[in-house]
Amino acid sequence: RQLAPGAVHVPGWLTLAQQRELVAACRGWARGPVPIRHTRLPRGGTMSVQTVCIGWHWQPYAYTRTADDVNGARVAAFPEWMVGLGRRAVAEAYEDAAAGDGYTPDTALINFYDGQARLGMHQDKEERSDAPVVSLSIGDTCVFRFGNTRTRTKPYTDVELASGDLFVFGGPSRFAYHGVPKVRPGSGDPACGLAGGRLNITMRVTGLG
Ligand code: MD3
Ligand code: FE
Repeated sequence: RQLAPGAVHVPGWLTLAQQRELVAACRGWARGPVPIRHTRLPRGGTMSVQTVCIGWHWQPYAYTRTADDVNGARVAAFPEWMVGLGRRAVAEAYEDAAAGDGYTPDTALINFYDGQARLGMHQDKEERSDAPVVSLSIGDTCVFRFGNTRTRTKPYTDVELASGDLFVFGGPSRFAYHGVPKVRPGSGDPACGLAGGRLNITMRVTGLG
């Protein structure tokens, strides 16, 4: 389960019913108030992954309350039920009830991958907090590449993330480089609520007021 200090993988953590509920919630957020989109990068590129945010809006490379790079709307609130889900995730991954109780995520990035989408190696450094990131995967399996804190290249470890898997990244793993080099089209069970593609929800603590 522990890939590196603070990086814990819990395969099959979500039931199919929980996966379907999360998919339904994400479908709602994907419609608005800020529609899901391929994020535009400051240097002119666009990401192959599609992203919608709740709580705070992430635009490269800052968090804002309103989606000034999309339609100017304020993003949906981060729901209390998702705070509870994040707390259970941290408590169960770390087998530490106090760590779960002390965790209060205030934002989530919801990424959708079609069969061609990829995410290059990067660090998540926009948060002003070193609290863990909670990742939930639904739909097609992907190859997740977990690297080191110094370079975007080797050494890294590739692990498959399947539907229902939980991954928590805290402690020394919080600022490691990571990415998604491949999605396996058709690998998911449609009973998760997604007919194709991969959904990833990452909860975070922004540390912003
Ligand atoms: C390790 N998402 O949204 S989830 C991202 O599957 C992101 O969509 C990927 O990387 C995805 O920024 C990977 C796993 C993950 C997320 C955040 C991390 C691993 C992390 C932050 C720090 C260290
Ligand atoms: Fe990331």
